[in-house]
Amino acid sequence: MRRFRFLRAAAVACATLIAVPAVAQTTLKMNIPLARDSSYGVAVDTFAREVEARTGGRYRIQNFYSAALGGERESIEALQLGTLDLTMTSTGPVPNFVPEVAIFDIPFLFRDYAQARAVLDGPIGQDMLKKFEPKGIEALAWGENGFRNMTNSKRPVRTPEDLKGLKMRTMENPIHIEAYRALGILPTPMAFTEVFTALQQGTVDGQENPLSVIMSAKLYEVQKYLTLTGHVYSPALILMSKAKWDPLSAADKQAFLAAAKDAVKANRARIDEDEKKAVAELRAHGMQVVEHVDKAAFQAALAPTFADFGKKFGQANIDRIRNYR
Ligand code: EAX
Repeated sequence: MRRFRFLRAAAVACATLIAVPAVAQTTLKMNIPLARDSSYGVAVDTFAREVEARTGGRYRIQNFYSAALGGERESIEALQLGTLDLTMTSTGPVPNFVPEVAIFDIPFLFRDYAQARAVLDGPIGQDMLKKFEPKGIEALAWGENGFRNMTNSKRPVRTPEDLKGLKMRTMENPIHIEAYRALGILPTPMAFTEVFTALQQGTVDGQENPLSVIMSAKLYEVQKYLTLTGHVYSPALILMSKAKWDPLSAADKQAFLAAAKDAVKANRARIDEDEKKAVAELRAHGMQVVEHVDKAAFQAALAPTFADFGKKFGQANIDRIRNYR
């Protein structure tokens, strides 16, 4: 009798193995510059979960955090080479690949988060995503880095005057560098991967980033003063190598786009959450925060660059974004 039970169990086990077709799974690598506990980390974890669910397990995203596979510029280059499959990045280094995107990096272009999100999710932003295709990159969605604020280790910054002479790390972004020079800052462009050490060693006095990044990168450990300048909105992007995008079926392309949309929802929700609590938390970590800033004074100091940006991008294009409702 026991022999019969064993043979029956073995027969059921074999039948099960044969009955369930093995699902061929493709693993895609995705790299981000920020820690897992960040607005990009929640985005790519959501993306990974949604891609696997929406493709029935045929695609799996393997996430790498804290620039484990390189910084933002290297990641974008790797997408073009096909050595990396996906990344989430700020627009920092993007103008080196798609120059037209730099219009979004103009200081004081967007009024608030709602307007920035509406522009990027609307026709202006969606048309811009198409400009990545000739560069070997499929831009799946606009994400968000946030409004950038200035920090430094030397002195409180209340007016543009206070910025003069400060050596500030900037992103490798030509629009930011031109604008910060006009404020009297000595700009030192470098990848985000080098920022913490440069601040710790005093190679630079300060930097500028959204509150969410200042928190997730623990920059309060190496910066004393924070000023809520909100001087520029920093978009982010979910990008995919076209070498991996093009072969996808139409249904899988829709699945990846839907997963990117869900990822951006999580990304923006985390930024909204961080914006509410970061000032109190950064003060608790010992930062001195200048909350109320005369933004008009900073905009006045930037006036010469606005004229130049108007020539660069077309004033009508800038006004279309600025006045978007
Ligand atoms: O994308 O380089 C930067 O300051 C960016 O804000 C950061 O890498 C997040």
